[in-house]
Amino acid sequence: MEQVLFGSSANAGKVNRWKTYLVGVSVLMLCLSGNESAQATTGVGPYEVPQVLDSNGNANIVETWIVADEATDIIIGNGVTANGMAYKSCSDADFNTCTPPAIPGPEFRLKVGDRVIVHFVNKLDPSGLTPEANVSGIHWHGIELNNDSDGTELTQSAVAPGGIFTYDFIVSRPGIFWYHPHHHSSTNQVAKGLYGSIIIKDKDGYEAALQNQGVIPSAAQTKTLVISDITVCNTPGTGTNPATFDGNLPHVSGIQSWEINYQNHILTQSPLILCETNPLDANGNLTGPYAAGDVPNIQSPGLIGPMSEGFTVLTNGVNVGGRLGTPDKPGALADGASTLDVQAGQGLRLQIINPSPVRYMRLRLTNSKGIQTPLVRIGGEGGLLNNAVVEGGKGAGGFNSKYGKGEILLPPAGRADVVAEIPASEKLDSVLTLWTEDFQRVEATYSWIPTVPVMHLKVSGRAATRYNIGNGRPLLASLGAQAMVKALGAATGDLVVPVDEDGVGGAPAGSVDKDIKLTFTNNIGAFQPSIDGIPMPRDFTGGFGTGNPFYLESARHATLSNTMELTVTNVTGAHHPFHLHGFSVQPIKLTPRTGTIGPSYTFDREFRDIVDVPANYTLTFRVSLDGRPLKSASLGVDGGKGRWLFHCHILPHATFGMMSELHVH
Ligand SMILES: [Cu+2]
Repeated sequence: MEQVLFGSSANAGKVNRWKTYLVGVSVLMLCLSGNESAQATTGVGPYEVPQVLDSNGNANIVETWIVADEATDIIIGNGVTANGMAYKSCSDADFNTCTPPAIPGPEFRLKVGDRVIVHFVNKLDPSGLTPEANVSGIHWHGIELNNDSDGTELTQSAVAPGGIFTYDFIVSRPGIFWYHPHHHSSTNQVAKGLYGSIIIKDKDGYEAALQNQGVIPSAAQTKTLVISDITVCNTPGTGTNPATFDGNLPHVSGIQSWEINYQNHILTQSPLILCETNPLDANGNLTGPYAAGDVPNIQSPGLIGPMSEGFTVLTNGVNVGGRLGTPDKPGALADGASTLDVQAGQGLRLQIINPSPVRYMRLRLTNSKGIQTPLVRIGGEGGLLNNAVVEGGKGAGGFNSKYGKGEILLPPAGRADVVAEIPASEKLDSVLTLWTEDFQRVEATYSWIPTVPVMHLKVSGRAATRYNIGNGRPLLASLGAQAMVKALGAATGDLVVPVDEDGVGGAPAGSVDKDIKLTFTNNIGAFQPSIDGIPMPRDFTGGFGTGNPFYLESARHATLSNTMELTVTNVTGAHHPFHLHGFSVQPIKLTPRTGTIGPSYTFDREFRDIVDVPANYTLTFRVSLDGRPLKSASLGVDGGKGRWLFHCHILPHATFGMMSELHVH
């Protein structure tokens, strides 16, 4: 059926027609919610995201109330609903005017220099068996904000259910960012749906100029895609694995083989285990079986525990529906699959975010005959690139990316700004599908996850002008030197010996080793994720989670305003996406770690906050420890000082201990 949905603010005023199968997908962007209890919710549809409600009249300030709540009956596709967690945005302190709670949460659309004021309200369940587990907060992933607003255990006490905390910061870099909880078992809160997108445009008109010149597609041809995953339980006792999973979910072609693969996998975590035989409460302790529709907790408190990808993939909170076959040999679309209308010959820009706790998204676009359309990357975590790039395949020196040329790899928390040319030769009503494939995350093996569709593009006509882009197409480079991504120069400072800042003695612990090691510590026979062999202890009962920071020997200390050159060496047998809070880094190269041989990889100039480090590789990066305003004050640069986490963004790894901090003095 045809439905009319409001476009995003990027094309406000235009009403776009999207084909969708969802009955009753809400055209309601606002709702009245005086009602305090959790409520039935709906997503906006797989190819749209809700937008934040801005209560502030100043064009350079976005102010909103972001409410985290338990959410029941979230429509996730094919008539299946989930009981998870969702954000909504309200434009008043009484929550009279709000967006519907949704997965993903409402999107922030900002420009560089904007001030953001967010009153975060925690309405998660205060009455459960483990109320302390429902503490929360918001980390503004990738934003170079004041330390007070970073939303982690190091900077802020967790917000208890019923509590409120105001974040206040200025955004300084264009790009694609996102927000999510970081306190306590944020693994579970993210797995249940607490995440949302942030799109920041430059303030100099570079992007607009490239759009006007037709170098990149227009705002109307640009879509946010938050691609995540989730597991939803079936009625307990309905049968063995895989029947425990709701069979109505149109999530995969080939769940049966997937289940078998899971059973063979050392980190087996099937729906049966998660929902029935080993159900965990929010503190990681055993609890009773989950009811149909519930989203189970996935984080255990031990040294290591079950850890795997969610069992259905969501595109903006909705499963788009299956397709038979494979990317190279696609078959028929499943009944009711969601398609987005496109024109043959048009350019389509996708701003993609992967908020999954564990899953790597390896994206490949093919047409109904299996012919690949390259995904050309034009930007991502730090705004537009100097030149467009087709990634993947084997690099010049033989470096194996482990994904195909023209594919896009997004580790957990990664983002990419990509453009595809819809081939001009496509016939009317033909359907191209964007798939996510398995990735060899662990050196010895794949993750045993199925290849599933995340977007279906239905050709509904022909574009008046044919769009073209390819590898090396100048982007910012076409606009002159002032527009280009700035190169960070050689280091101007070193790590420093920890100082006794408060003058009371007992200087904090730390290391001056410029090589940060990602390690699996052998701890009581288990491989505990850690930094430099030192796991960051995580207290699931709230001690650390409610703000009682302590220092580790793996902490690094540095001085504001310096450029640093540091390395991260992965001495484990698996990939880990390295994330530094508060400062975007410029990755320089990946080289085989000392004592091993292999090809190297040199990065194009770019700012990132997530860099995937393959097993046995060393990442070299530079970072400029720039000052920025303090919260609630426009003077001074002390907002850059403070304690900033760095960690693996596979969330169970971070929670198990692969996390430490950079303390900027
Ligand atoms: Cu990891």
